[in-house]
Amino acid sequence: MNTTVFAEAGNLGLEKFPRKDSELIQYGTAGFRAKSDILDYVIFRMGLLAVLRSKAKKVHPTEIRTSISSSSAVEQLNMTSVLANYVTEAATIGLMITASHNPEPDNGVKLVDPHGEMLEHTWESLATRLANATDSELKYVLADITKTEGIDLSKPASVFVGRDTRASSPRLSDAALNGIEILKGEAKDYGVVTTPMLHFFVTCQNTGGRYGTPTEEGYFSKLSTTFKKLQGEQTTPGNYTPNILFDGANGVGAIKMKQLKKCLDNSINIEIFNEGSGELNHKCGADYVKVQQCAPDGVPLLANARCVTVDGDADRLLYFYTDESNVFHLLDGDRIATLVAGYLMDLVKESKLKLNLGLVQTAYANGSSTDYIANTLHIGCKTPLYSNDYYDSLFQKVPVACVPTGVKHLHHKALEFDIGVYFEANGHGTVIFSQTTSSLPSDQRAAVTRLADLIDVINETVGDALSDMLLVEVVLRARGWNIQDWRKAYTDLPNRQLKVVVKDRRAIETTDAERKCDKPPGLQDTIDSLVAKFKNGRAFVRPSGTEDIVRVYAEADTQANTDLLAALVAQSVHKMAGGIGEPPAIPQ
Ligand code: NG1
Ligand code: ZN
Repeated sequence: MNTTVFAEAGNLGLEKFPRKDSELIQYGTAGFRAKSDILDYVIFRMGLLAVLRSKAKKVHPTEIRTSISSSSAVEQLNMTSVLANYVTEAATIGLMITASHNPEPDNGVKLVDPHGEMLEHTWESLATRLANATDSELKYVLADITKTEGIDLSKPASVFVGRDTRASSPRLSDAALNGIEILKGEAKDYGVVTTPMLHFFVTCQNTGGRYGTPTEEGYFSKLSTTFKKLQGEQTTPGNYTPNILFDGANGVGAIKMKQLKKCLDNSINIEIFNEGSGELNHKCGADYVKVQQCAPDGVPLLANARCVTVDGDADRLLYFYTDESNVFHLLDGDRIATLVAGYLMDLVKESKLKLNLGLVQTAYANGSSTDYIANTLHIGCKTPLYSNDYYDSLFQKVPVACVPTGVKHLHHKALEFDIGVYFEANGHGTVIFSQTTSSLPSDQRAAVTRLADLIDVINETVGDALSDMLLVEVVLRARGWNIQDWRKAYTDLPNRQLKVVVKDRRAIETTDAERKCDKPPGLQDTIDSLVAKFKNGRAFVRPSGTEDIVRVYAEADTQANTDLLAALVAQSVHKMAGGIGEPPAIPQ
């Protein structure tokens, strides 16, 4: 193996991107995240790793998307010849510079695997190892990864790079490009894009254009063309009005929504606020709205107006409104999931196709949404009058699974269904369709044209705020609902999220999809005894994968009780898991 390039990479690292921090840094829920001024060496090294990952992964037609459906617009292409051109090439990898919902001074990096999914688990450990090597070890770690992963260095490598609007992002993106170039990888710099756009570009590239065209224009045109078609088909909008107030979180979501808006013509009226003149994610954006449970600054409070908010890299989407009494109402990821699943279920029923549909949530899903899925979402109806084996077989509950936090877990689980709907309560999610669904024979496909068209409005690669918004709008219009109609489906249990700062968040270890903690000893028993004192009580704790904190979540019958339960649990965490500073206050 000719490892001269690794020595060159080591020298460049030492000279331009020396390791500043001796603290261990870990590839977490969504890659590396930290204060931006310490990240240059980490991101330079991720540029190096992306090249190795690209060389390690080959794209082969048999491997092509078992979970990504082809765009009907490009389906007519002669796939054999399209695919033949890149069969032997290395796969394109994505590298995104963003810290999503974190404050502006933070930044981060995550890698996107060939099918647009998150980086494979075993490579997360390699990423952590590479990031934590000393400057002089760097070349040896690169050589070792190459050897153990059986990478052929003579193969080409291709990396797509994108970044969010943070002030530090151009500098960090440059560090990544330096890493890619020193290992002779071919970099394509997309500049400022949303995270889901980069996932989309990677998937388009690795499917030889089958999923769409890997350009901004290709992305906007795929989403907008089908959206306009779907909305044009609905002649009776009922209570639905095509007007939206959009909170862009002062980030890339606002910039890209402006571009999308142009392509949507007059199919929907979108007024954009927090379009970039203020501070990113500060008192605005999806994380602020979800955690604080209030409207963002900068969006006018018009009674019952349908408002949406996205996060700093536009992969999360929430709806909200304030009513005529100025009361704030949030429609979160659970609502989006149940709305979309309910509609898809109806389309499946109408089409009479045997497709199984399932929902995937995390422990953060509101208890009411889980009850709603269990009790209301089902195919067929069950009445005692017709209860026999035949009628029971027509009745199918929609299965709902609970997995650990982080979309990679949700996405993975959703692959088990023909139609997998997955959303985190914070608004990050999408719908994925199996090969069975996306390659329906044309006669059946005609029976489910609408289902087939819906597939094209969805970015299946990852949660995408812009595409999810179009999907929700299609469903609301088809139902003839305004935002109050949508909220009537069920009533959320009051809930509260708190953060506790501890010496080392690894002191907390969880099990059962993060709903129980088995470390430190005794904490779960304490939580159980607190929860037992509250009607409809539920609480859990887990270490964050994106911030240096422990998260506490609680639900109960009233907001006051929920806030009390959350505070009591937070106090226990502080006491039993090495809390730093003042213990959390108990609300009076
Ligand atoms: P952590 O910090 O691990 O809780 C947060 C979100 C995740 C996910 C990631 C990535 C919550 C409670 N957690 O992870 O759902 O979206 O950020 O952005 O919202
Ligand atoms: Zn995000």
